[in-house]
Amino acid sequence: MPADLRVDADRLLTRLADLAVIGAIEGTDGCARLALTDEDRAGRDLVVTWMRDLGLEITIDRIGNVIGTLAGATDGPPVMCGSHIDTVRTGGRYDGNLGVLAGLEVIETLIGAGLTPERPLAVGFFTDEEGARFPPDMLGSLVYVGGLGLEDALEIEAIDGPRLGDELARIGYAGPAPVPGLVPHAFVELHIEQGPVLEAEGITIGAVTGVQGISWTEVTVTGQSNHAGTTPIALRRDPGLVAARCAAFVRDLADEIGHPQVATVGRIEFHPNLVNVVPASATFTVDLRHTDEATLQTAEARFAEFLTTTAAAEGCTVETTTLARFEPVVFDDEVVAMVEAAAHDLGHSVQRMPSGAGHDAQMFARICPTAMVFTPSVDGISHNPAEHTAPADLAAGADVLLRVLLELCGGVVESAVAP
Ligand code: HGY
Ligand code: MN
Ligand code: MN
Repeated sequence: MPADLRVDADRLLTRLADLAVIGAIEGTDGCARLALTDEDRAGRDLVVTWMRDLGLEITIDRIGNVIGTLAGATDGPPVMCGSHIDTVRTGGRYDGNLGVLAGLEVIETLIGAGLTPERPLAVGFFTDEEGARFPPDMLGSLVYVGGLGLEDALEIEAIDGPRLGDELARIGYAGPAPVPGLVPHAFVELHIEQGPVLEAEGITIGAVTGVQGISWTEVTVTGQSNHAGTTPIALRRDPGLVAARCAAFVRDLADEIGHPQVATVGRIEFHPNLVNVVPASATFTVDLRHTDEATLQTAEARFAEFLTTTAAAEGCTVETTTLARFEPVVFDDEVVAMVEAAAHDLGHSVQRMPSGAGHDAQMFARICPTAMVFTPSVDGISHNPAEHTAPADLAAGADVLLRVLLELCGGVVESAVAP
């Protein structure tokens, strides 16, 4: 590979900006494209157009994953990169989008340089990575690797009601390609760190060693709706109180266990949710994460015990549903070392680190050698429209991705047909 080959950073930034227009959150740099909404469809259509303009072979599978492949000098399983283009409701423009558009940029850089990778090179975006509308997260890549059956996935209901299979058909992305999908030669995902570590350490590139365990639970506490003015405290069966105590408990639990334990009550809904009614029910979610599986299980058990005791003391009943449960994942050490070496060769500072967030790469790690490349997040902010990564860091991440992908491809040859 020509040692001076670099991505076109301006073209990458322009594509990130163009994609961020879709679902743009007014007055911010962020965007909202919840999975399988009209905004998600529009984002998909734009990226598919870019793939088609590059002459890639495009496959859309039964769960809506989209993969564009540049033919290699040889056949066989492709080296794959990619991420997601769905966002949370308060999304930034880089979460997921960077990994997809940097993969597209790497391919366009090769084509422009008249180079063909030895192995085919693919870039994909995977359905519903966020899991915010349809749990679990990383849903599309989980189905791709055979971790969740297609029919089970299609039956999942959105938090706003619709069935996943119906929404997928409605936006026109219920594709023909079978799942589980073909096993890539290797998988590499470029992603913003979404945390404070790289910025705090003054490091440009993260060589990601793995992903921490994730536990998502939806809890519905049922009590008795009653009049807020006439019902004495001693006669209440208030699920709102139980939910509030649980939210405080999981934070205290994380403090007690210590870093890197995290706990979040991100969604909470009362019914009937009115100022003068003691709620009939409270539904909330608990997101627990830790790099160590045994510690995560301890945290889950401690919360379950607190929930049971607290609900009983308030005369309420409880139903829980597991929305997502993934054990910690360790990436392929050889590919992680390639990320480190590529960063060094390019003159960028680099350090190994685990990922606090879930990613599609953690699913591909089940079927092929996989690793990730991180770039710093300004102030460690993400899942927030203020999410930002400096252009120079975006370019550095994309150049590291370029080098690692070409090494995994077994190098490049002069293209038969000039660009
Ligand atoms: O939840 C996560 O960690 C990811 O953003 N889906
Ligand atoms: Mn992401
Ligand atoms: Mn995210």
